[in-house]
Amino acid sequence: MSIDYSERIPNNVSLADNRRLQRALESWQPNYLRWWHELGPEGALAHDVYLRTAISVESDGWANFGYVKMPDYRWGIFLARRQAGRTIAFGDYRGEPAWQEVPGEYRSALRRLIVTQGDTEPASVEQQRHLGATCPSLYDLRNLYQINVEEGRHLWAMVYLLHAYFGRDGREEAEEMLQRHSGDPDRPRILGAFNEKTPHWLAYFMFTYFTDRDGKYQLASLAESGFDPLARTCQFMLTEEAHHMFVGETGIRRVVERTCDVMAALKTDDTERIRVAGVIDLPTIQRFLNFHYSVSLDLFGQERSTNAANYFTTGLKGRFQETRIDDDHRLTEDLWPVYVPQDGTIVREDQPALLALNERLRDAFIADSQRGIDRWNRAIAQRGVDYQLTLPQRGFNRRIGVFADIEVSPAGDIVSADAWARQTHDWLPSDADHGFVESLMKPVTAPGEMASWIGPPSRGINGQPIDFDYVRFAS
Ligand code: BYC
Ligand code: FE
Ligand code: FE
Repeated sequence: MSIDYSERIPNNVSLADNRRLQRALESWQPNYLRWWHELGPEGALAHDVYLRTAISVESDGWANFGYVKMPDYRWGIFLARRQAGRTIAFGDYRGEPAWQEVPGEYRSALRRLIVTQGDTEPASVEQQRHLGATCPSLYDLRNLYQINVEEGRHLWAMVYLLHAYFGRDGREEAEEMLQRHSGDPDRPRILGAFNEKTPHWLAYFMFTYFTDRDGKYQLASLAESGFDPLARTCQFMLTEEAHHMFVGETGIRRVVERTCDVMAALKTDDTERIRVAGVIDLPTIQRFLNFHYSVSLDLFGQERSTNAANYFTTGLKGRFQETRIDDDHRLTEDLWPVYVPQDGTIVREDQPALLALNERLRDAFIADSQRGIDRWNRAIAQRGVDYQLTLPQRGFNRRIGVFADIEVSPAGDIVSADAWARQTHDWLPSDADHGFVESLMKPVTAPGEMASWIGPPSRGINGQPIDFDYVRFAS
């Protein structure tokens, strides 16, 4: 399973044995690189960045660190090791051997899942392309670029599947991955959150905390797929995803710590004084949290979804950690509690578990999201500040599903359109909040120094010191 780096496209799938596929991917490669030059990290083509590159997919040492110019990063195709005798773990085909080829009748559903997954990866790179200009430290800049090259590789992962298993339609879909663009009015990205802006580093940390975490749950569900090449691809992608969420969690924690240190030093919780001191007040952090959490909740789809039921029944997309769940893995008789609006309040009601699979995955995401919030709150309490960050109720600010047409407060009360309009600035970032946060975004590029609004990380990358030269700028 070692990765062949002598090839133009590094891979562990014996690409050289399939000339047609190799040629097709090699002809997509220049289009990808053109896209990276045009819509990848702005002004960063010639920087030397201390990046990790996968050298093997085994758990004991898949990463290799060294300086790389991003356009020279070795994007390639890496699948987790094939498990001999793997069987499908759920749905109608439970117990049958996992598919090594696309089952004909599920071809379009499977292609759609792969395209939706793939589309998010370059979208996030496009969303983050301007952030380098305002990095709070070299350490953060390096992490941004690390995530960007890995999201680029995740696109490669899905494009490989499209080329290898979906013939001409797959090649066309691969082209379109580079033609849709985040926020493009004519050809937007597929899912809502990936057309939002990531205009500054607070939004970026929230995005990597919440939206990359949707990635974790979706990839984990696809890693259960009966279509073995998809499962193996997603298994390896998940190992990279952990770092993205780490950047989000520690990023927000450092922002919160810095704010609380300043509040303690000034002995104040007055927003204006806190802002004048060059840090982000906690209520503003809460509003950004509210926004990124709610748009990320939408990414799980409708509460009741026949798509999700079909994906499960036909063995295409499983549940989070499917094989560890103790039930019949078919769900034909089971129920699952779902939150729905009813007579002016939000109630929990049992629904067929098969139809509620999106909601079930959202439940797991919510519980996981809460764990980081608890850690941020401990950091606040340790500094003697009386404030708690909270996740809004799941109906808040939703555009997909049963809450899409009503307004719900963060506390979970259904409110009128008027009440929503009056209070929306308390609940979601206003233009003024964005303006304030953007006013703090001044680049800090001396090794070891941090911007005014964020604390230092507790350690460097790969055992290096915090003041390591993580990015060397082209002179
Ligand atoms: N925006 O039955 P439903 C990541 C559509 S993130 C717009 O609930 P389903 C990453 C839906 O397409 C992980 N449209 O749908 C993170 C459907 O359309 P049609 C990305 C939406 O299929 C950070 C209709 O509404 N991976 O990797 O059960 C950085 C009915 O809905 C949205 C995946 O998403 C939305 N938010 O659920 C980089 C995995 N939600 O049929 C990367 C693959 C729903 O009416 N995707 N719709 O035309 C899926 O599994 C499913 O497509 C979804 C939607 C869970 C997204
Ligand atoms: Fe990704
Ligand atoms: Fe990610």
